[in-house]
Amino acid sequence: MRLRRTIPEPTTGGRRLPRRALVTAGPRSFLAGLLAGFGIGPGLLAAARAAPARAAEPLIEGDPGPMPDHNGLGTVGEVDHAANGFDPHALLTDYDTGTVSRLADGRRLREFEVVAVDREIEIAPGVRFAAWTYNGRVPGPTLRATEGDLVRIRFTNAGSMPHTMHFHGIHSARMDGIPGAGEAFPGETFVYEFTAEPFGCHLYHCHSLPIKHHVHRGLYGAFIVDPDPERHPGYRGPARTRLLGTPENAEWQEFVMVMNGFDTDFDEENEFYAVNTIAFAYAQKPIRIDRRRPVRIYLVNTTEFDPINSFHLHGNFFDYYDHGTTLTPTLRTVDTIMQCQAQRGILEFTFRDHEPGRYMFHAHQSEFTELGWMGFFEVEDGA
Ligand SMILES: [Cu+2]
Repeated sequence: MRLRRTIPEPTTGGRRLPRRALVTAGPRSFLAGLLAGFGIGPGLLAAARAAPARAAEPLIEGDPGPMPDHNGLGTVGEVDHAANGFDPHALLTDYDTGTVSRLADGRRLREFEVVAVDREIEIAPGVRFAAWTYNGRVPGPTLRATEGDLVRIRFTNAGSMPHTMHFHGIHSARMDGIPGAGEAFPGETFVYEFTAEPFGCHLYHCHSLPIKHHVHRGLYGAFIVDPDPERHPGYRGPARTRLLGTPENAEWQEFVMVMNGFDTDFDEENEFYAVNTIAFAYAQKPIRIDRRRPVRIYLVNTTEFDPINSFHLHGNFFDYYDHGTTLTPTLRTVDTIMQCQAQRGILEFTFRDHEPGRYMFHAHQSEFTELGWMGFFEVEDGA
């Protein structure tokens, strides 16, 4: 854990100053991060800091006024989602459920195709990042299966470095997706096969060396295993609400949020933070919520270089299922949870008794918030 992060101090030449000191300086800090992201040196940074100072805008609950524009937190301009090939709003609900067939013994086989490709993406307006991706997107596809399925993933490495898919789940050592067991060199294909268990909210990521570089480049994604209600007598009701395709599940507004960070100048410190890659995407365009229906978030922390990340919901509380591997909450009535790297869980809440409005959510590390990890739910009376 590196507590003292330093950047060149523009006004005094040699003196160095913790990056956090800049963050506490207020809205200018985001600009500093943005400039660092461009690889812009101390001169321009000094120019930016010499610009007329503005008092920091406090974060006022229920007052999103200044947030999405350049007067406060946020980004100026828009990311070209079409050029990226993925839209952060689509990523929230985009599940890859594979190709389903039946094995001779009646068991369900679920087959996926994943290709690793190098791809430059835009993570904030004008900020480009040389990503390594699964299927051209960051995070990679949300793979969703049902407990007990035989899962087969045909992984082809079309990138420039060796890569793997290491799944968090139960599987044999041969299928672990580490160097020596399921690593695919450029041009190679490896087929991972295992039973989808335990049910829960999981993830996969590259485990080639050095791991931190392969992860922070963008090689990670959510892996959701829905519970099979028949295996959970006494909890069939809750299990069915999680099982994609049931009417009970359709009642829920489900979103996948992968918390990530981007080290745009490759100094092993993140310049940008987000859920689903694009800084402030859900602040610029809030996530619409029908207040009559419950909300479920599959939250995964894949942030590299920082030991923990967190999720805080404004004006409301939620139940939490650590790793998603239980059908009763592991935490009840909380408004903040933290996750170490690779930790994940399911949040459930409702705005049924709330008045409509914009409800903020963000990392409760203020630094992460100011560098992109903040958004809003637009709670509405139903569409
Ligand atoms: Cu890799």
